[in-house]
Amino acid sequence: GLPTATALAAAAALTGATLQQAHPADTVAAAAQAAPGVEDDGLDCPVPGSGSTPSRSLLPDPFTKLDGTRVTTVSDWRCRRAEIRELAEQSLYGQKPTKPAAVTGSVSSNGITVNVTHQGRSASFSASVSLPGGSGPFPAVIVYGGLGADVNTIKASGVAVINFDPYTVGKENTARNNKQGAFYSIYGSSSSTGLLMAWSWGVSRIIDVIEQSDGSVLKAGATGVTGCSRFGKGAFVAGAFDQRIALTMPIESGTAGLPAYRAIPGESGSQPLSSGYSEQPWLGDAFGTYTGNPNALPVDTHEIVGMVAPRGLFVMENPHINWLAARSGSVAALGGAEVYKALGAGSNITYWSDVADGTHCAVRPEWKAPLQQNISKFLLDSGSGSGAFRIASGKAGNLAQWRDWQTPHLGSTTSGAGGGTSSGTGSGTTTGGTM
Ligand code: MCU
Repeated sequence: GLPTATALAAAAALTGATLQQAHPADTVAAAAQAAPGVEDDGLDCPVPGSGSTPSRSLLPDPFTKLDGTRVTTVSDWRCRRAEIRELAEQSLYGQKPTKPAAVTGSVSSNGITVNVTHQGRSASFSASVSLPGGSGPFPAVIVYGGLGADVNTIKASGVAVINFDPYTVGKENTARNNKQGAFYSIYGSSSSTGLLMAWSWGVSRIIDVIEQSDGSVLKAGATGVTGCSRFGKGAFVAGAFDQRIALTMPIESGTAGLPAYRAIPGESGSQPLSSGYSEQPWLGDAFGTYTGNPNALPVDTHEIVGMVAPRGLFVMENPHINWLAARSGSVAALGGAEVYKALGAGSNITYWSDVADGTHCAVRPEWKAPLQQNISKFLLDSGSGSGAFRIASGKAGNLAQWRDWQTPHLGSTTSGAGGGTSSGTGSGTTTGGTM
């Protein structure tokens, strides 16, 4: 489990940090390019059966397709992303079904209801809404479980908060063969899909209802998602698997969240993969065969970061609690930032673990300004934050030690011109400079 409050306070001294500007040349990579406006725009892509991918101790190459050819254009990336989505479902999270046959519901100034019917089964859940001052319609941030998110700053920015209780969609403390909650009422209590993906399905259904509403309260196309700790794991998965989400903000997500599975076993004190698998059925049942052998995974979390690209991603991490695996988190963020760069959107990712207070899921002064910048850029369509990597020293992974692949330049997300290769030496040291 997590350290006591006293231990956290003792660990709170920070030894130093670095600020790396993410791609100043990419500041024009606009929020507008980012959201294709559908839950998954790669559904038409052919995804060959993966068979088994070779075991590798380094991060898999996000830019090599299952057929062995390399991604050279934006449209190649679109279908490579679909492969990654499929592999991630198979090995990490379990399947996310496509939109159910019927989704209905309502949006009011204080709540959202969701009713789902699919193949003779029905389920409902609801979420409360808290509007900011002023007149709508408003963008919204879906906050998982009311833990750790700076809701005052979100609302003061003119953005609504949707309080989502993930346990209504997927309960904890159940056996893997007896999963409960709205998702499992529809897809069966023995579904091999884990809670993180079930929760993300719930978020997608909330977005369906917002899209179907008359638009007088909440704006479609301006939705963010956040949560801390187990709900940070959830927010990360939600953002990766629904391309309608404009801004994804996982906080202190730990094992089964952002941290690279291949890096976790080498990070002292971090939550072991076996614990991340068994503590709750967060991950899909299929992950059980990988807990002792992450090198066999066909994907790693840098590619889940890549699934979010080029949409807004603001990763917040706590370097003071070893259990939270912040160094492995930085490895994933740095690796995934290569996908952002390839798409000309390096300025759309921010990673921030340089914080003073060691308390798990604290609301932190350091994150206030970057939170406001990310909200402005991706939910309010004003402002153009440049992104940043601000990594606590001592918790900085070195990407160069984790990859043997180079990053192609795929052109902007709309032009699709191929060619070129960056130097690809990696980053993540504490020496600063641009990345
Ligand atoms: C970081 O998220 C989890 C962690 O994986 C668990 O081991 C621990 O019990 O709970 C954390 C959490 O969700 O704290 C609120």
